[in-house]
Amino acid sequence: MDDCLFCSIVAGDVPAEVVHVTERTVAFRDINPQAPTHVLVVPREHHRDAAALAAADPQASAELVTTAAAVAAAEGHAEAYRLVFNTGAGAGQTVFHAHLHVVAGRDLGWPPG
Ligand code: D5M
Repeated sequence: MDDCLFCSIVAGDVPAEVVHVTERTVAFRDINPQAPTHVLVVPREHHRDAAALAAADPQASAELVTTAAAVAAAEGHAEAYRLVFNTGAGAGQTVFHAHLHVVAGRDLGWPPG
């Protein structure tokens, strides 16, 4: 999709620190990390949010989660990590290409802010 930052990262047109790739996903470090490990897992195809992705491509949706688990394990955090889909501007979504935050490496409080 034109004018989508994460589509540009997937295409290699915008640099990012990619840590894991699969057939349907790309995982790269968040530019504004909120924890020692903060990685975004995105589908290669453009969908505006997690719900739209799940409706259109359940396999890709599942692959986001399995990729996230692999990333957490590779970073040494298989026992404790948080996965977040901010969905909608009111919930803090700023990039409207579905992405799963993988956050780990510090104490994670609940409820989230
Ligand atoms: O999360 C969007 C996230 O995207 C936010 O945590 C910053 C991150 N971000 C923004 N630009 C970049 C680039 N260029 N590389 C890596 N990470 C980036 P949201 O849930 O939409 O608020």
